[in-house]
Amino acid sequence: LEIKVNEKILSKNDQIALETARLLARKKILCLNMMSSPGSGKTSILEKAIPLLKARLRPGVLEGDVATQIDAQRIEKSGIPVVQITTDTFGGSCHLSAKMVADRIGDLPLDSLDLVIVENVGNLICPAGFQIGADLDVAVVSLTEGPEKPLKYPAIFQKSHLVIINKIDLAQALDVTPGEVADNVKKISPLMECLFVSAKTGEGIDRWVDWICQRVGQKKQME
Ligand SMILES: Nc1nc2c(ncn2[C@@H]2O[C@H](COP(=O)(O)OP(=O)(O)OP(=O)(O)O)[C@@H](O)[C@H]2O)c(=O)[nH]1
Ligand SMILES: [Mg+2]
Repeated sequence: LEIKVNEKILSKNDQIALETARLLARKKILCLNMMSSPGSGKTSILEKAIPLLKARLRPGVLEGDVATQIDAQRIEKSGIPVVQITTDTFGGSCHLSAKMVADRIGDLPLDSLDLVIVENVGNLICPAGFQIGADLDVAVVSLTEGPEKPLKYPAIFQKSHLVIINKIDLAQALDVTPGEVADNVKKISPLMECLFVSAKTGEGIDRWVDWICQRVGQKKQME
């Protein structure tokens, strides 16, 4: 019986996600869903990427957290539109649901955006189970988490379209190489593209920006 209820909730979620995807298709906006454990550097990567993105297209950000406006306030400093969703009003949910995104995405000025990046709630498990209507999923994993995380929490890494391996500036201190992490990603998802970045030094961020801009261009050309 319990399984039946879960199935119903998920299918409703997917229905709402599809409506968001259709809205974004009409407006020709590319939407990315960034997922990772807490503190892997999602917001820091965005802070470094936004100035480069802003020079080439019109980005907006949807921030997901359990509580506080901290991440939205950080992104606001980049001078782009940002909306904070907090899940504490939804029982402190550990992921964004399609409904949370659908209810708030319209608070962004969609008619003047080419790209919406959703920073999901920091959690390496739950966000993988909920569609939100994004075109592409981007997983972030940092060297500080240890090289084995992709093996232990495979779902996010299997469903993503890109894996960003962050904090490469700390490789020596941690005695973990970015290549080790990438090898583990490829054990569970052999064709996965991995980008090595440091949100601290900015290394590799330009490659992610190119990756995004190319896909924004493709979405613009879709009928
Ligand atoms: N050395 C180093 N520190 C980093 C790097 N990226 C992020 N940090 C630090 O890691 C901490 C967490 O970074 P955030 O960007 O807040 O991480 P997050 O994934 O957005 O965290 P949540 O939103 O809570 O899930 C901060 O203290 C950052 O300064 C990096 O590339 N190198
Ligand atoms: Mg964050």
